[in-house]
Amino acid sequence: LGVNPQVNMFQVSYHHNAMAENHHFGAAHPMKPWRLTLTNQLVLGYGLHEHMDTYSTRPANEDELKDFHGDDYLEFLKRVTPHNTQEFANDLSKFNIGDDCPIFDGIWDYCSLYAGASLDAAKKLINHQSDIAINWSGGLHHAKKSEASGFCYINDIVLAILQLLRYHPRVLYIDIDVHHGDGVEQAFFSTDRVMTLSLHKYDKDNFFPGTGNWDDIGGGAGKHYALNVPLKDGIDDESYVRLFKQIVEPVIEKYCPTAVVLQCGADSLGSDKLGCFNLNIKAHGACVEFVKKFGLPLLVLGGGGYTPRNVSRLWTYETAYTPSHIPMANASTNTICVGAEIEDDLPARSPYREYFGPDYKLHPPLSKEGKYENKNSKKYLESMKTKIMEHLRFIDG
Ligand code: ZLM
Ligand code: CA
Ligand code: ZN
Repeated sequence: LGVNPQVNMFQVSYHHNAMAENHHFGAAHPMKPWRLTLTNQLVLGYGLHEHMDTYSTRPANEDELKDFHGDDYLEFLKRVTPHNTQEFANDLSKFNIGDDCPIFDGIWDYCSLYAGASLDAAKKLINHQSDIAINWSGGLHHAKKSEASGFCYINDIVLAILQLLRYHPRVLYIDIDVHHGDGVEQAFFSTDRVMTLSLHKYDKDNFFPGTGNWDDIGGGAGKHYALNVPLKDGIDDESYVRLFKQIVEPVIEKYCPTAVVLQCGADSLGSDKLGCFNLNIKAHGACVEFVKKFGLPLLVLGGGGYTPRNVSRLWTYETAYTPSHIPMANASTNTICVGAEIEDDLPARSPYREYFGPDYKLHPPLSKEGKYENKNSKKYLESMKTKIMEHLRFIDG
């Protein structure tokens, strides 16, 4: 049904819970959890669930969240509601509650559900029950130990990496959300057991969170183990994918991670409501595919993405693409594995088909001409690549 028959070299697990999607940040808030409903409908519509193990996830419990987060912050999140917010007046500014991170109904359930899904996914990788584990509701990279930030309350990524570190000596974190993955970087800033790499729009005073310049490289034992690629508006498919490959390949070869966590924020697509890049779905997917081909245990997470129809197109495409490909080493012996090419025509029967008009395609052109002119010169991108290579010289794998 829209999927070419192929040999699945990878065991893929898909971690999902419809309850997480039914929460609302409030009128006009850009973060819309129902983009996950849209994604899941497309995934089912293409029949992709038949190609992976799908798990209904459980909420994380408080003890699991305490692995990273402060007790008082968790207590606050558990107890606060839109109705009793006044009683917590002192806590609101302390925990950075406000327009970006409002208190909404069911906030605790929402947080524990997306965190539980990332923890389940990490555990499937640890147990070798899965080679690639997907949680599109996770990837909330800004949350701090005792502070909400940038639409993120609980840092499911940090929690999942902490699980992986129980069995894996080195974890590589890659973040292709248009925003800097500051919360994950900060959590592992001074360790060499996690290397963090974020590509993002950087403009200190005018783009959130304002961190992640090229000279932000980690500290102490973690010096050179935080990598940042600051980019300007309008980067296009070709330059992004080229730069991504030029950086990720030597990073993996040098660092030799034993597991990889990939944050796939969809706000790096062209036409995103908050983003300012010019990527099409295939280019974003090419980055995911490139990482997958190294054949390392891979945790695939969501993140930002503020134009729901394109978020769901992207993550469906990346779900389809993940089960299908083979490690590079096996490529020559498995030439029949050309990948799960799902049709450009969206599934005919879907309760949400109306969102995808007038084209009803998986790959509409997203790089709206002229909206964001590409401000990244070849020379600038080359210089960023060179800076990364300079840090890699300090890494002994
Ligand atoms: N104001 N409403 C990315 C997180 C980006 C900080 C400027 C809040 C918004 C934005 C919220 C309805 C990820 C900032 C923004 C207005 C201070 C950001 C509520 C519109 C609205 O209409 C809005 C009342 C809201 C928030 C726009 N906030 C756009 N950009 C960033 C946070 C998260 O994608 O990386 C991962 C999930 N915040 O720029 C302000 C400085 C708060
Ligand atoms: Ca990023
Ligand atoms: Zn983002």
